[in-house]
Amino acid sequence: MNKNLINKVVSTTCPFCGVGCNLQLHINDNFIYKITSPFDGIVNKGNLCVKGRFGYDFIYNKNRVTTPLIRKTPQKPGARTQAFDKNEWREVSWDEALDYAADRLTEIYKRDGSEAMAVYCCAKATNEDNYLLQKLYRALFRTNNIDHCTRLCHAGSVVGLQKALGSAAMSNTASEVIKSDVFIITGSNTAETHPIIAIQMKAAVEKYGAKLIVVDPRRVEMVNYATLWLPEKPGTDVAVFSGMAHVILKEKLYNQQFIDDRTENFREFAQSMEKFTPEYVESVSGVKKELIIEAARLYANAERGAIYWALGISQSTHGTNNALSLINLALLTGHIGREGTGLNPLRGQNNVQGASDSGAMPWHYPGYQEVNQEEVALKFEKAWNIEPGGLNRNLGLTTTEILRHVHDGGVRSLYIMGENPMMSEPNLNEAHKHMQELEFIAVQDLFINESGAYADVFFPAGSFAEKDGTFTNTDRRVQLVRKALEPIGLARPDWEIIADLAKRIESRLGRPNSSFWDYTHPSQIMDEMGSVAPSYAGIKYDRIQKVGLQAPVFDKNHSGTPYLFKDSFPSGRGKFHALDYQPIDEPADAEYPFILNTGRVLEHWHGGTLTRNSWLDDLYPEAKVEIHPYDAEANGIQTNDAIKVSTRRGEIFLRAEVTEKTIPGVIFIPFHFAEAAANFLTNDAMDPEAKIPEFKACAVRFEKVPENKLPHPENHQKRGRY
Ligand SMILES: Nc1nc2c(c(=O)[nH]1)N[C@H]1C(S)=C(S)[C@@H](COP(=O)(O)OP(=O)(O)OC[C@H]3O[C@@H](n4cnc5c(=O)[nH]c(N)nc54)[C@H](O)[C@@H]3O)O[C@H]1N2
Ligand SMILES: Nc1nc2c(c(=O)[nH]1)N[C@H]1C(S)=C(S)[C@@H](COP(=O)(O)OP(=O)(O)OC[C@H]3O[C@@H](n4cnc5c(=O)[nH]c(N)nc54)[C@H](O)[C@@H]3O)O[C@H]1N2
Ligand code: SF4
Ligand SMILES: [Mo]
Repeated sequence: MNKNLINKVVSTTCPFCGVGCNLQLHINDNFIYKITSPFDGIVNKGNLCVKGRFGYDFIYNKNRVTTPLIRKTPQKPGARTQAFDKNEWREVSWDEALDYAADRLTEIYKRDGSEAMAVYCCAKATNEDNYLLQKLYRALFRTNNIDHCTRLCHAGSVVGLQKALGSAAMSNTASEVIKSDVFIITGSNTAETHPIIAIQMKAAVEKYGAKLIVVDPRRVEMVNYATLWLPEKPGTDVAVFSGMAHVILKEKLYNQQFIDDRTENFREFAQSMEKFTPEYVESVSGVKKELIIEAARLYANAERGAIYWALGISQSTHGTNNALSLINLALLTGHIGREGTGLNPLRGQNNVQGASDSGAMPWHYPGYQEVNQEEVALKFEKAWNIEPGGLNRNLGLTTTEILRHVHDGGVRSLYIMGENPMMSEPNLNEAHKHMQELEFIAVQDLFINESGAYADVFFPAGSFAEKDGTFTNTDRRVQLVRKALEPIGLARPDWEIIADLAKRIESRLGRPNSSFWDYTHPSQIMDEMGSVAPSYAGIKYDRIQKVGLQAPVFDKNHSGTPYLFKDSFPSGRGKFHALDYQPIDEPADAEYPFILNTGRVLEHWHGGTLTRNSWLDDLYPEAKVEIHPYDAEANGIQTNDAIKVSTRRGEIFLRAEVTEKTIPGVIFIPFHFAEAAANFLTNDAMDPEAKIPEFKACAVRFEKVPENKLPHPENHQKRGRY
């Protein structure tokens, strides 16, 4: 690149995954020519994956919507249809779009009250955007029906960690993995989903001599670096990790001092582990008993053992117990509270940690302060200038409950900022029915995705490059997002849209600007958030210009928290939990003899709204189902054959990829492709506590079909396009 062409280089943070890599956008004439990363960047040391380096061209994609829109045909509950076609929308001014939304939302609220209101916040948007949207719904519509994709993601991990330790974030900094001598990766395809953390993990093994144990039903790339791979049957984690605990107890490899000094409930837990003999665990999980014994010894005898995990643990009808089985192991061995140890749920979206911290949650205000605690509610009433008793004290509905409550007397309106439930929720045939029953839908996004196509009004949001703000990455580092481009077309930053809408709603409710919406810059919103959420009290924009700060940051002089739990847990003592093994909700049977596993590939992002509107789609243009050679041969299937995959809930058509990446009896489908959307197949049964669905395992069957059954390539382009 000729340097003279570039007149601006802007430092910012990657908008894709929770690693939070540092980016430099090279700009001329409001156009990004390339993205690089500074070699001394705190998070990624100059490394970027293919999405961060090249995936930004969605900003300029011709399908992007940069004008406010209203549906031409008014939509009625029960008869709502999807509109991807430009002709079905009317381009309008911001005033018209915002007034229309304010009128409709206020009318429904005045008629049906706070129960009728619900909002999906956005783990891709900034902390400031999310803080404002939850404030709008809590302060003006008096509802806690506020959630976001964290519910579909790490809810099991969060509830488990909260129960046992009183804190839900990653305990250590990801780059500390090079200080571990043994680490476990389970339920995480790290090399594809957190690629830059995976680079550090590979270095830990190859350069620093750490030993890696992978526990996963897929032969993920990190298995190539592992000393042990435990290829378990999906949904058997409680058995596998309790089997390890059984061995550690029996061979007295535990850390007695840590147990005495820092934990509780040891006896009850130890009793519950008695049944998990290696023989029993092998019979349930398919993992050879020798492997379980070896893994237990390796982890327990480590000086510094760490555990990294993701959705294979969390997305289960017993996701909370899965997480607890990992927490039990760390408490048993004392592998927590020191550098290079810890309990590390790898958070997924660029700002899912931050959206949760900002209060985009049905049970918590910003900073995890509980909505049903009187003194907390009083504090927020004071901060937001609301009459005493005005804020709602009831727990709100979760993402997985909001659509199920769409009926008369229940939820009537939905505001979606940057999510795509019609691709990301389980059992999509059901979800579509609920979506059609809504009375009013407002969507704020960059594109009309499968969910936006149902909306009555569409607000075009500015991308990460068109606004200021902060993202909080997976290891709790709050980093700046800097405006590098003038917004394209009429697009506006999310925080501006929300503040403008809030003012219009307040005046319709007869309380003009009572709770304050006159922000001129996101730094003011962060200052307000810091004044109500103690863990962000010390986050000030002038302190995070270069490297960010790791929350909690309790005051202006606090230097942040690289690792948690050094001397104590927020709950005091770490609590062991007695556990029992339960099978998955829908095991394989004669009719549906295989198990369906779903997840991600390196090149794509969730429902594909960003990456399928990017040249990344050329790298990976088509959905594939992974089938083990053993099962493929038994069913006469070869790579590239057209396949029909069906469950009790739906069917899709896609190509086969015969590969040893999956194990016999289990097939794998990425959920990025609208024309073969995996979530038509998945089970919406939930974990009773965390309310997270079982995305990773349900009964399935497949068969070879004629080539013409596959979705036509033109359809790849048509789905989800405006
Ligand atoms: N390229 C890319 N990267 C992403 C994303 C993306 O869409 N694309 N999304 C981001 C988000 S939001 C998230 S939450 C993360 C998710 O990151 P991951 O959780 O790493 O992503 P998945 O592909 O869902 O992989 C889950 C792993 O769990 C395994 N698994 C399935 N069933 C079980 C089980 O019963 N037990 C165990 N132990 N493992 C099991 C699967 O085989 C798979 O290896 O990725 C983030 N990064
Ligand atoms: N089968 C199956 N289903 C799953 C999972 C699985 O493993 N298997 N994983 C689940 C998980 S972990 C997650 S996190 C969810 C993800 O589910 P979602 O969050 O619903 O999915 P995304 O496709 O990431 O949607 C993000 C939307 O935000 C928009 N966007 C991007 N930046 C901005 C911005 O700055 N402002 C605004 N307003 N919009 C923006 C994008 O265009 C896109 O439409 O999917 C879940 N669903
Ligand atoms: S690893 Fe994650 S944060 Fe880093 S460049 Fe890739 S997508 Fe972006
Ligand atoms: Mo996620």
